[in-house]
Amino acid sequence: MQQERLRPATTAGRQSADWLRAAPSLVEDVLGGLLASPKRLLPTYFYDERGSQLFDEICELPEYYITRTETAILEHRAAAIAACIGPDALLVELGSGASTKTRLLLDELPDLAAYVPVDISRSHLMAAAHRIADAYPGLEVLPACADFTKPFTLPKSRRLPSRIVVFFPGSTIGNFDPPAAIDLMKVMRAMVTPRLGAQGAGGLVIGFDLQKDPAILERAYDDTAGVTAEFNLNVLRRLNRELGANFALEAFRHQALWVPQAGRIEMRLVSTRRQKVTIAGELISFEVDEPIITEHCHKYTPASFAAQAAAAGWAPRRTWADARDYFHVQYLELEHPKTG
Ligand code: AVJ
Repeated sequence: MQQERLRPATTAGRQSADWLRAAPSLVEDVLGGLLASPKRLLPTYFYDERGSQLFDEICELPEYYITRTETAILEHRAAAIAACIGPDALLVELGSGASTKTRLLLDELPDLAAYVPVDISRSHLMAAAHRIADAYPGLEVLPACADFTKPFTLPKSRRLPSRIVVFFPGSTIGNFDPPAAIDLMKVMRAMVTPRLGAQGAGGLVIGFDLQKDPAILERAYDDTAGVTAEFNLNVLRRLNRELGANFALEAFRHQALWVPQAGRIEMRLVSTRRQKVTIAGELISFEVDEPIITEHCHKYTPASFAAQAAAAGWAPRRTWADARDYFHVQYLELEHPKTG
């Protein structure tokens, strides 16, 4: 029974040794991105097993203030956030990873209908789901292995929830360019919109990182221990393994650049020489110093985030900040709950 409940609800990209058997979207997305100008890869590709581990290490780095700051806010404000979530809710966490921060909320939510962690990395997801189920014996844990940027089915809880609340911490929203972020926030709105009066209108608890001194931002994405560089380069290792590519990892260097006009950090892998790489039978050419953009990490002002949320039909209700005002955790509700 326990095993049954902890089986992931949907299937994400599989691990394959050879590109002929790789998920077609991986081959297509990667080739499409690398044949474009500038070259791009999706940040979702970071999170294979090793990448998910490296990300957990990043969260412990002295320069990476994001996790520590958000965790402190959640520690301090868990009771107030739980009060916004309310009794008997279904809590859906997108990109749950190790589910570490979630515990701070779960401690204050003894009457939750169920907890649905959603993550793209299967073994990471299942290990975390088992740890949560062990630590909270009365809680129904329903892991869903999915790429939350694509449609997936929410698992059904045994108890009918009062409402659905999405938890999206870590400033993961910042990985999405504004139009995609608005689309994702619309998907979240649909997720919590009541259907046929079965439950009340839901909510969203989201964490987002704020604009600050560019030196602080660049250091957070280019640490002295080189963990972020390793995390970035690992995506090439993954393409070598899963798509039979032949990237020479030593011929690319990690770069984190603050782009003020766009309000974001760009993570890049810069080719240190003129070179050609073969991927799935396709030849990709690199000039000296040509970058692959691997990630955009948007940093917001309170006003820029509010505008983005409003464009997706969300209205902010409560905002919690740290003492330095580096990061915000915000609770939002539907602007027009009746029309969704
Ligand atoms: C998981 C998207 C929140 O943008 O800070 C950390 C990912 N990349 N260091 C971020 C990341 C490099 C992280 N998010």
